[in-house]
Amino acid sequence: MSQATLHVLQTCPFSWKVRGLIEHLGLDVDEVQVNAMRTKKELAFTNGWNKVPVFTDNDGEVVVDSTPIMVYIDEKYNDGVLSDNSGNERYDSMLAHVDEAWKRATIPILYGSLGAALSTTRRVSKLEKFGFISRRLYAWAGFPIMWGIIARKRVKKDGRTPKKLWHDLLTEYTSSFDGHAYFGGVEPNLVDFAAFGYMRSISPFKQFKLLEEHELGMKWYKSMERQLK
Ligand SMILES: N[C@@H](CCC(=O)N[C@@H](CS)C(=O)NCC(=O)O)C(=O)O
Repeated sequence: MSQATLHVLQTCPFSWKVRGLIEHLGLDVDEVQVNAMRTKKELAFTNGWNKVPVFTDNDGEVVVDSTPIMVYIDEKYNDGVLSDNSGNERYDSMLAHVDEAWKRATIPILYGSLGAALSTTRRVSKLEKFGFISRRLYAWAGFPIMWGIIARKRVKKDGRTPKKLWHDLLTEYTSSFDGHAYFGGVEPNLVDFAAFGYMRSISPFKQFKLLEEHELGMKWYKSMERQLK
């Protein structure tokens, strides 16, 4: 038996998904923060995957890709309780939707305007592990790249402001609860933890206040926070 680890980038939304589940289950897992400029080298043990998060369990088994990692952890340490509804149409389609639409919504809210991109990049440069020079390079050169190339294109294509996009996602999500507190019903399930991870990844940044204006979304978010140990 060895110590279980989770390789992460501090601000990576996919890492936040797995982190939340680990906190919920109260598992003893060491987080290893990867240097953002050295992912390939530091994740060489993943045989070419080279992305975070990477989970290594107590037996040394390496699992990659956030949703499969969540399913693996739930099955191995929690009797599969959270993914009990897997195979059911409502569950499968919402999980696929969250992994596609919520994932795509993270870049616009963080980098969708010049001001947002500048403040996000500075914050990322503080939170992530970088070398001395690359931290400064990233803080000043990173934002025009994210803003100019990726985020602006995405915002334009969608046609909604990043705030409206998030509010629409939260309205759609919370409307699917059938009167319960969670998508999973009385208790959250794996879909709730996946969605929560994407939303929580915005929480270190000041744009999170735009999401806080969604009343039902925040009610759900706060209940999810109470699920953490
Ligand atoms: N589908 C993967 C995506 C993981 C991913 O794209 N991670 C990013 C950070 S947020 C990464 O490690 N990028 C480094 C690289 O692509 O070199 C998951 O859900 O885990």
